[in-house]
Amino acid sequence: YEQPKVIKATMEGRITDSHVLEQALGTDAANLLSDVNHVQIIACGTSYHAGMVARYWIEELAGVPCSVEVASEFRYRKHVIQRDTLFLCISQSGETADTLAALRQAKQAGFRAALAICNVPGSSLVRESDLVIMTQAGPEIGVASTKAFTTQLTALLMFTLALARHNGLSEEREADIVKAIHQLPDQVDQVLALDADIAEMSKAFMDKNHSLFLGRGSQFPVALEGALKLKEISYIHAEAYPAGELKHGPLALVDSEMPVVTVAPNNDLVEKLKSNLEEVRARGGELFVFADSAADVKAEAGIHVMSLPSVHEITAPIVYTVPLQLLSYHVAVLKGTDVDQPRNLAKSVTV
Ligand code: F1P
Repeated sequence: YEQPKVIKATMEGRITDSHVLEQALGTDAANLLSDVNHVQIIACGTSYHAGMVARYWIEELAGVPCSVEVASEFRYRKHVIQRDTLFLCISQSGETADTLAALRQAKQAGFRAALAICNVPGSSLVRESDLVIMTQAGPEIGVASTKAFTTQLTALLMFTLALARHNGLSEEREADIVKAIHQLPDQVDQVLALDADIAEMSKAFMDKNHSLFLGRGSQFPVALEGALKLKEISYIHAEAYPAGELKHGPLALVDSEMPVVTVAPNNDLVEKLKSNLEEVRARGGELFVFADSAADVKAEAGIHVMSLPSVHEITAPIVYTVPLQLLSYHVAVLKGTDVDQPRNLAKSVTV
């Protein structure tokens, strides 16, 4: 529920005009970006999903190739890092052992600069990076990241705009996206107002053991994050797939016992998504769709649709994350699990 406030705090002071990076990081940092030809993102858990969303933004808006990898794999394999790489670590705590180890190793190989997106001032990650964008999420009580994720996305989008400025993004396009970022607090408030409806929807998951989350494009990492939230706090097995992968395997799992959750903002992928929904429905799967009303996804037998506000395509991953967080929360409350302290998990994985 703090998300409208902390998203605003994260963007405030940094997106007051089009000179995003100069305000966020200082002019020296802006100069650094002109030589960046590759972005390597490293993170764990929810922060990794934020990085996966950022890849879509960085490649689309800045035209810069971007790789994303979990730190727990990156640190244990031989990798090639080019000198013109910006090494971007995302971590709520700034103390995740795998992420720090990956950064330290990459430093030995050499790169252009290390940028941290972090929520804790003075943390190891902040101290060891060249540039920092702080998220302003404040302390998270729960183990499962919620407001950390949406503020990370806000910071990552600000960074993307800065990089894109150096790579030919038009002033009109940048202004349009900055405007959309400013609309986020209100839009997230509108989604939070759906709480009672989402609580009602959550009842359908009470007696289920498995679930599937689908998304297309930059909504695929949102589906991954929704699935992670559900498994972390309600212990229901949840898997996420890009909707186009359904026919390459997961469709075999679909039956009436498998709820399928989908996020459907109105974009040029929505028609393809609708045909994926039809594939699920035809096999008896029950669908729970969070959709832009303009996307015209029709509620019918086996398809429950919840209408979300119309949002900008670029900022949609931030807005569409929130109903999935609420859904997991309500399922967990119904099941009586501890939403703040899930079994077997720690807030910060420092070893
Ligand atoms: C990474 C992370 C969190 C998750 C849990 C364990 O932490 O995987 O995303 O919610 O708390 O650690 P961080 O590097 O973002 O602090």
